[in-house]
Amino acid sequence: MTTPHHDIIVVGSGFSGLGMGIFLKKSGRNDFLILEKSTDFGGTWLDNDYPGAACDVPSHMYSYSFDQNPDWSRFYSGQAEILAYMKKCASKYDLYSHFRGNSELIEARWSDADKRWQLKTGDGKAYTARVVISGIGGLSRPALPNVKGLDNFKGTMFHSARWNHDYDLTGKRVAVIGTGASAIQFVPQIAPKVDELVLFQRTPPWLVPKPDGVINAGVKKLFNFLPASQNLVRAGIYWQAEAFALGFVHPKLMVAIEKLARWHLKRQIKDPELREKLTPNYTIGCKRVLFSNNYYPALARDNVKVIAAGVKEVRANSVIDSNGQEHQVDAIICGTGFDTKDPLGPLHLYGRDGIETRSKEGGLSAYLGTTLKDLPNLFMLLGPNTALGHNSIIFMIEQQIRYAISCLDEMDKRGAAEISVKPEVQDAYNERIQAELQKMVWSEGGCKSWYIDEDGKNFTIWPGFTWKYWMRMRKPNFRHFQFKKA
Ligand code: N01
Repeated sequence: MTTPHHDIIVVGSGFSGLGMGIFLKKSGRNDFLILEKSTDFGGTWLDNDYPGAACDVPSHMYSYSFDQNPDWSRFYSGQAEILAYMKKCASKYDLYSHFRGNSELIEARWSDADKRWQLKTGDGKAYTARVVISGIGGLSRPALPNVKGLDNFKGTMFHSARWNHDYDLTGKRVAVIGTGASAIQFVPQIAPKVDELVLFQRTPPWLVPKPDGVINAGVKKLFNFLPASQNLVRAGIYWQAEAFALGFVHPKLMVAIEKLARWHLKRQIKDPELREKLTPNYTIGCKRVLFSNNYYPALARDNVKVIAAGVKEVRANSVIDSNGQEHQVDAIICGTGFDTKDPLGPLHLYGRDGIETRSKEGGLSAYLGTTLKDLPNLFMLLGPNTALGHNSIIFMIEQQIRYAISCLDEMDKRGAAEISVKPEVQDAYNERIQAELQKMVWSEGGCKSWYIDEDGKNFTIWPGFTWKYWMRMRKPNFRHFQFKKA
């Protein structure tokens, strides 16, 4: 049997893969397949359906610029509404006919002889493609805490990104591990239900008020009849968020936001002892700044206990905190984030030199977070150094998609079988951004976060303003690439 061949294979169907599919269609390219490990479009918005899951970026900005939704019900939409928006886009652009679910890419190998990629998926299928576009994202593999005895727990345990909806939390004693962006959303939802909630907080987050609210019918009508009005709102949100990035670049400017966060904490937490526990001791912005109006009130409830200590051990029916105190619980919910150490996860990626990318020294780096040396005809959406702490990630994704399309167009124009970034261009680019990042809040702010690796390098975040990324991505500089004919 011959191996199925497609001109382009897109991997993943979250906002990156979905947006890529839309742009491939828009550019008249139809011979492409979207491989997805899950069963539907949605990516992280399909996985993360925990109670209270919502976006902490306003919806008018956290959506495609070319397909805005005038009917968002709230300023910050919930997971179900975002997922429905994504599925609607998939249907509108007829992408389900290109979709292969339950197909996790586990191996991609470049064949220099054939100038094509040879691909294998977890279900034992093989494909070949001229071009591979990865939209696998960095937050798809839940990380359980590395704690002694976790496997011995006899109660119910699950991760926020794999919420067990069959388990009724009513009247239970529940331990929650973690106080990141996910936990601060589900804790207020479950606290009123459970008998007792013990929250294990290793590091308190900085938290500011969430200016959320329902969007009334009149405003929706206006957006429907005058789309320019929604564009105006979007632009306002965008530039306000960009102003926030000033503080990342110049951490001293974070003082004003820190004042707001301290005011929020003081206003919502009256007990000085609890307030003390919840006050961070690092510069705001070093970890993701969180938005919530109901997290602190949930922690002030009588049935909620904040343990300002890590977890030392888990036993059959209890959790021991790092001060040695034992807490009897029926369930453990891990809001412990994602495995970001190895951005490729189970994917074994072999480039032109035949060497597996992950075994190369110095971490995964890319040129403009999108193309990687020795990996011809491969584009990575949300690749290294494209994540954000202050603005909509969909903005970054769109720049990358347009950039990839421009590269594909240029290949067609030149009749090239291969495009790859020049190694010296990628290396010089990375030296520059690593030097910039060293001076910014993620390195200087005195915290530990998933943005920084064990060597103190930040291969996660884009350094600062997204408009600068936008400027760089508008038009690829083709002198930075090698093109080869067949
Ligand atoms: O995960 P996290 P998350 N013992 O890694 C703690 C995106 N997101 O799922 O801070 C005890 O932020 C850990 O403690 P510490 C967003 O990009 C977006 O919440 O390392 N605690 C921390 O408190 C975000 O950044 C939205 O000391 C342990 C928590 O677990 C990313 O997803 C919504 C521990 C993990 O926090 C991840 O967020 C939600 C241990 N052994 C998420 N191990 C939007 O609204 C870990 N922790 C767009």
